Amino acid sequence: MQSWSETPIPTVAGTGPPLRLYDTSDRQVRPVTPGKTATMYVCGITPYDATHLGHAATYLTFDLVNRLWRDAGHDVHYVQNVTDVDDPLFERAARDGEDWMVLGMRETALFREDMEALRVLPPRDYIGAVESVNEVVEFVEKMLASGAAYVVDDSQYPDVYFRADATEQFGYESGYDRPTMERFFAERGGDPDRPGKRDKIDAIVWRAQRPGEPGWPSPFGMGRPGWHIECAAIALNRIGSGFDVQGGGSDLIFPHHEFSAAHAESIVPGRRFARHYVHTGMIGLDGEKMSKSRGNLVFVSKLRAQQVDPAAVRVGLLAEHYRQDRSWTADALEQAQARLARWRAAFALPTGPAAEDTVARIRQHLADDLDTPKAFDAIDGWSENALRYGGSDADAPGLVADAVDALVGVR
Ligand code: 5CA
Ligand code: ZN
Repeated sequence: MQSWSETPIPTVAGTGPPLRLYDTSDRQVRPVTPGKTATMYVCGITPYDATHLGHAATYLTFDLVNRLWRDAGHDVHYVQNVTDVDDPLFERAARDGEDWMVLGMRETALFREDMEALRVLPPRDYIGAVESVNEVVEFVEKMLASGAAYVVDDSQYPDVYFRADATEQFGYESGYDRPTMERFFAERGGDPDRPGKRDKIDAIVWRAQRPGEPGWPSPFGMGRPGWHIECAAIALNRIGSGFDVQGGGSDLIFPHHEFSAAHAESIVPGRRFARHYVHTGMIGLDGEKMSKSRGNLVFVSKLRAQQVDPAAVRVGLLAEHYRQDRSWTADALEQAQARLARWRAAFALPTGPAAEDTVARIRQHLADDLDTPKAFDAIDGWSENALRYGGSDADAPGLVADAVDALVGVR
């Protein structure tokens, strides 16, 4: 699939400390240690509706990782998927009397526009599920051959399931106990009661075609990929096993990332799928979880249509720490707008107080598990000083502006 356009990134003199991130599986903040090319996979949208602020917050968070790596001189091989075949697409398309593919293409196009407006750096590989069906078929063949997957003995719909016990280490990514796994499996798209499964939490990897659903040919019959295997195949085939960061919202910790890891580790044993599993907190609206069922979604495209500056959306969403579940409020937007206006006023001054220390602090706080609240305080501090007391350094406003542009994505 076509990705979106790259925004230019200024180079900023000096370097910061190496990036440290919280890893869900190890339950601690530890250094990320990429090679020359840093590798990241972030779970993309299911394009049946427009991008809301929860999605945006997640992509903005991983954009910071991308920017910090680039600042440290790494090439970044960033991969993202689009779940462009899934039940929600069929349901929405049927409701609105349109083709599910047309719906998916339109919402994906809108997503690209939103990402560009928010100045999110594009993935190098932006891959749809439809595009990767052959990759999934190959994986399922391997899993069936090794015994990691089995066909449910059902003459009508021979779906293929992955055994949760196919890898010894299953469960390490989430660290959840069995009751928690069962609860999330049922709540987040699983089918615990499907007759013929060996274990309630075994995950589907190939769904046999039902009437009215799309299907692709495979050695195990017409059908379509399961969800977790889509991400396992797309990531493994592009950045390989043991890549640096697997990202997504905390709603993906289980079953999605657990099973993506287990699928991949059944294909390439002996190595962790990702070296870091990084999860963002959930964004809510006025204290309630933002979700389709509650009907309380705030769309990026709606805000753009209301002439809200996307940079203020970025500042507002990153004002609190990324791992925190947090709320979007009218107040949060107003504060972000005021903050951004102060920053910009200070960046536009002809001179200001020396800025090297401020730039070092921005880098240091961001490298510490993306501590945006502290990094933003440092920017506030320099801006207040510059606006109130001035300064004689003619390079300083440009230096802070470039650092904020390169590292935070705002100008
Ligand atoms: N297509 C799958 C991933 S393979 C999917 O979860 N799509 S999604 O459209 O539902 O979500 C896209 C991304 O936004 C995922 O990383 C998800 O974890 C994240 N996300 C969804 N809702 C929120 C929210 N309220 N706050 C923060 N992140 C969210
Ligand atoms: Zn995914």
